[in-house]
Amino acid sequence: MPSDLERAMEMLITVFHRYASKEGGSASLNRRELKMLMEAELGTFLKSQKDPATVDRIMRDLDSNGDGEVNFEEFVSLVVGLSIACEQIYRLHMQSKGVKKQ
Ligand SMILES: [Ca+2]
Ligand SMILES: [Ca+2]
Repeated sequence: MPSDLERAMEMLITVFHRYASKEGGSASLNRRELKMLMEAELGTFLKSQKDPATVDRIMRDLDSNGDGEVNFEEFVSLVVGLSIACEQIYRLHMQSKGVKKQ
């Protein structure tokens, strides 16, 4: 049986390909695919960002090889960046819980 981390990696790959295969090249996300993925899978993180330019900005930031699409390697950097931000919030949350207990 796969471990939690192995399952998390598998989910990452599955989710990426679910959206990447909707249009055009099945190994990369175009702007519309990226927008669909973010709205459906990252709604909690992006709810506060109402700016319609956000997708364009994220797309530009992620597209490190400049081909106008987001491949898996580029997509992973988004997940890593968000995970790092979440881990910081998680630590603050744990710290504040610790303080309340004392
Ligand atoms: Ca595609
Ligand atoms: Ca790219």
